[in-house]
Formats: sequence, structure tokens, C-alpha cells
Amino acid sequence: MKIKVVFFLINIQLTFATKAFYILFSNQVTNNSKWPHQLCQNNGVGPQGNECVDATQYENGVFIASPQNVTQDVIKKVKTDVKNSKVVAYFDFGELPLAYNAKECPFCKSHIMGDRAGRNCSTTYQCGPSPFLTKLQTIFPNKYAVHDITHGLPGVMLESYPGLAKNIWHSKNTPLLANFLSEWILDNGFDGIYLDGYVQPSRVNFNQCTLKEEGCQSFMKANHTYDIDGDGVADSSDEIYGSYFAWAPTFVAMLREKIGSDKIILANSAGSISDSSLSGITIEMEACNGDDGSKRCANALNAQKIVTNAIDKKKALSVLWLTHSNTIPATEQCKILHKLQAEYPWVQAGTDFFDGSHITC
Ligand SMILES: [Ca+2]
Repeated sequence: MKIKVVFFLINIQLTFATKAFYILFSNQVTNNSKWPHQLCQNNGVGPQGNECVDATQYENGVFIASPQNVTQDVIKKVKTDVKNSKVVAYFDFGELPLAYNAKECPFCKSHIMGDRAGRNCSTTYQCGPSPFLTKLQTIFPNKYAVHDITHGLPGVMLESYPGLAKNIWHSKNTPLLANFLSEWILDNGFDGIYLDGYVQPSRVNFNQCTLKEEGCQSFMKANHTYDIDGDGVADSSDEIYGSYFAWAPTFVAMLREKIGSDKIILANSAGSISDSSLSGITIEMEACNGDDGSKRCANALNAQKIVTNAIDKKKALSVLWLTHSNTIPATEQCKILHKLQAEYPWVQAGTDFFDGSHITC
């Protein structure tokens, strides 16, 4: 009797313990004598180098991995050493790590995760050449990324996230990237893909506006003209909205069609999106705090699960990122999370190991 009770409690612990990890780099696996028990920020180098977690706690969970040098062998090693884990490739839905070009892309640095202060190649991850970057930069013509053509053609690309070139979905780059990424996922043995920045539509902003200081979040500045699709003809704000909302879900649907219903496709949506091509969404935990927050998260998670299950009997999987321990204490986040996981058992607890404020429960 007593033994049964103990097993029951252990089972509950395991159900609650399903976790996702963001973000894994190949050298943390292949060039790390302490793998899998000690997985450290930037593989132990730099200011965040002593921030470490035990990777075995992600059994049955998901690793989001930079496709940089994550080969079939690396994926196999992760899945062998961390039982029943899945490895999905990171992809930025709105920016591309294109090659440096003095005229067209002077800010481009070819770093997959970009070059934000405090989160770059010297602080957080290893950079350098990789087959993924080489292939991406070979197949993707510069003209298919957004250009500011105010001062003539070919124009200059736009930096939205530091070091990366702005990309808006259109009829030409959508099939091109869907083909490239689906082949990459299948050829390298990834379990799927993580689309960073495929967000709740209200967060998409292509209105022409003036200054960031005035709350202007859009890349489209007043008195500038933009070409998003490389035809040399300026595209208006309305045309860009039209193109994005036509082709963004189409890109996800094309990916799904190519990689199959058993693979994972996650959108870091920061809210509701209910796209039936997805396996699920990822949201930062702090968005689910309080009465308004729990209702918002319930809408996002429940509706997404229904549309995921409705098409091809796909398995639902979503993630709540535990982060910003400075705004909600870790113990409080873990308490909210366990409550949510009891209600939404398909939701994993996410470790955001990139922003320097990670929490594990
Ligand atoms: Ca155009």
C-alpha cells in the first residue's frame, strides 16, 4: 500500500517534470567532457560561462538547437544521452543571418542568433562557419530580403534584430525557404523546427512610422520606400501586410506538408495564433500571470491544441518559458507552472538559457 502511494507520487513528479531547453549549440555536446551532466552557457566561456544545468533533466522533453554545426551525429548523441528527448532546429521567422556585403548589408555578421549586446558570440554562443549558413546564403538571393530603396536600387537591407537582415514572407522566398529548411531537417535528423517570432497577429506591425523613441516598432520609417520581394518596385504598408499574412501561414503549411505530421513545429508566438500546421506555441511564463494572464494563456494553449489535433491527428506540444526571475520570483513561477501543467499536460516547462535569467523548476 505504502509503496503504491510512493510510485503514484513519483509519477506525478515525472509528468510535471517535462521540460524544454532553449538553446543548444553543438560545442556544448561535442566539445564538453562533462556532457550531459553539465551543460554551460557558451560552453563554459565568457561572462555567463559558469551558468550551468544538468541536461538529463530534459528527458522526454525538447531541445531547441541552433542548426549551426548540429549534425546527425550531434542529434544522435543528444537523443542517446538524454532519453526520449527531441531536437528541433531554431529558425528566425523575421530575420536572416545573411552574409556581409559592404553596400547591401553592412551590418550583416552571419551569426545565426544575432549580435545583441550581452547575447552574442563573445558572451553567449560560439560563432564561425557552418554548413547550414553556407547553404542558406547560397540558396537565398539578397534581393528576396527587405531593402530600403529610397535612394535607388538595389537598396540597402534592413537591420531589425542586431546583425540580422529583415525578411518578410512573399511568393518567392516562401517556397525557397520551405524547401531548404524541410530538406535540412530531414537530411540531418532533426525532430522538427522552432519558429522564433511567428507571433500573435496583433504584434505584427508594418505601419510606416517615425522614431523608435515614439513607440514606433515597425521597421518601416516615414519618408522611406521599401521593396520586400526583389522586383525593384516599392511595396506599401498595405501590400506588405497582405504579403505577410498570405505567405507566413503558407510557409508553415508547406513545411508541415514536407516534413510530415510526426515532426514538431513550434511557434514562439508570445500569444494566440491557432495555426493548424503547428504542433504548438511557446509563451513566456510572465504572460500567464494574474487573472488576465491566465485567461489569455488558456485561450492561446487550448485553441492551439484543438487545431493541432484536428489535422492529421498531430500530437500537441507547447512550452511556457520560465524567465525574468527579476519580475516574478522563481518559486512563484514554478508554482504557477505546476498548476498550469496539471490542467494542460501537453505543456512543457521551458528553460530560457539564452537571456541570462533562466529558471528550472
Ligand atoms: Ca516589390
